Amino acid sequence: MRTTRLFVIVGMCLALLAFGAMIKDTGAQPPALRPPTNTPIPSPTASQGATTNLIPMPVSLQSTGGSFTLASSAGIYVEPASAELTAIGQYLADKLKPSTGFAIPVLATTGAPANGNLYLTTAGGDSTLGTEGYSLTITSTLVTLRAYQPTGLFRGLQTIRQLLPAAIENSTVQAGPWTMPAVTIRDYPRFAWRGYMLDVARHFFSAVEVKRAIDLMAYYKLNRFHLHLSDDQGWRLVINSWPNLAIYGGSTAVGGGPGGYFTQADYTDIVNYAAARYITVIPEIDMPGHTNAALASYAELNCNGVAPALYTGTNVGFSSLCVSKAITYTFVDNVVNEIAALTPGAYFHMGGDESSATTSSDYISFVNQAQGIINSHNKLVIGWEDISASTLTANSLIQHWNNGTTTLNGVQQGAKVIMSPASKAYLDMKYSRQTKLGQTWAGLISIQTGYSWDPETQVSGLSESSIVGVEAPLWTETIVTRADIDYMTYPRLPGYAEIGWSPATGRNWTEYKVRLGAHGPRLTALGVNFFRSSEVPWQ
Ligand code: NGO
Repeated sequence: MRTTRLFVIVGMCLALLAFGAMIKDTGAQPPALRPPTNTPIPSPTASQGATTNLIPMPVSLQSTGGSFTLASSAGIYVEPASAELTAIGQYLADKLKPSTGFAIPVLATTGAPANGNLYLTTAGGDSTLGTEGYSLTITSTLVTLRAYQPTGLFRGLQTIRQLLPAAIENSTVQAGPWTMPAVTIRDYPRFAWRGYMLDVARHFFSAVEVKRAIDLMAYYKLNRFHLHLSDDQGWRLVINSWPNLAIYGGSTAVGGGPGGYFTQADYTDIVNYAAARYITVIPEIDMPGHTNAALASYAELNCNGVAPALYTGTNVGFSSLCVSKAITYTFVDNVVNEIAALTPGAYFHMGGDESSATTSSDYISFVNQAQGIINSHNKLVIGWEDISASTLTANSLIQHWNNGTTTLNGVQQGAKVIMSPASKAYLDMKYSRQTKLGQTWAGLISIQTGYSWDPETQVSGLSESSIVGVEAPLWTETIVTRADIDYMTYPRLPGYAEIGWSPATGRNWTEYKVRLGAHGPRLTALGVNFFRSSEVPWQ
């Protein structure tokens, strides 16, 4: 008994120490105000899990006893009643309407509204919660969500959704009652970058499918959506100055299907849809390799002046833009120019991976020039870790996927890192040998494997101060339908969301899998075709 208590006390001290080390500016955005280092951190416990089943687990949560019941008479009161807060309130009202049948109005208020209502406010918001943090106080009479910034309110209302019964996510009217446990929550993310990537190049997915994926990621408080827009098998965005890229280069896919592409209006629609969910779209045009679709569309981009055939296989590393031709840089400039103009986010992802058909000196020369072009269009560069071979420009980010040494080269040049280790975070890896979809080159990634790692300990020598966050990519060589996207993404994505958001201390699979099990009915209600792995005690 005494030994157990000693362990608990030692454990709590370690937790506080680890938490102190954890809080630092992650650098993905202009330095945000960070929470104070003395904020108490709870280790998520099984009893808390039973109370709330939240994913990601909040930084601090106390159950205060009793519950709040959402009635048809409830209103969502926002303060100040700006267009932005009214839109956030309306997002919540729209999410609650189909299953409750309640037409909940969004109303202006000054100060807390009457009992029975929901109150969303930035008035008196605590700046130490940062841009995405929030506090949520639920009593038997009122739900108060307070944040320093509107983004924090948006993140916090996902917590409100998750505290309601799973049936709240149904698209048809359900019985209720719509109760939430009384809690006090104070919450903010560990990392500024919490991403999901969708490869629309190997197989194309429509704007409708993409927006659905974005809305689902919002439920788990993710904030970066990386669109892999071009590859050997397809070019998926109209570039007005080079129209054949989409028309011809987008005309097929892996396996020889019909392909497809986004118009610029589609892309803008996706960007705006993401922005309304406080999610930044990161466009990627992969270069100088992974460019067969572009090379097939324009003969002049090839060193020999001959356009290759379209490619529908799955090999990598065979294509390259012609590094020595001036037209190549006109092409890059035109493409970056058009995409940058449509992209409000600070970053442009230039790929840069697996350029085995480009000599090393050509690769370095190309990446250096491409970075200059991207910077000249007022975008910061992101590249896969491979671009560390070049001279990185200031504030570039590198995306770690396979090689720790290369990644550290980039860090030595001052770059910060997005962690997407293929063996842990690639959503295209099979769960087990029996999984019909997916690949195995980086290993099998069970739900437990996907959850049980920490960004800080993945690459030895890489410290947390160099890490901006985590991103889970879904490459789509074997992914053809919306149901396939769901199956490989869920339920692993909530785990990556928790790695990116929640304190490392106290995170453990045994506790997490119970909370994840409680998300089964939620994902079902949301219409998600998730993998019902036997690793998880599904409810
Ligand atoms: C690699 C490769 C991609 C593949 C993916 C499949 C990177 C960065 N480049 O990851 O082209 O689609 O593996 O797992």
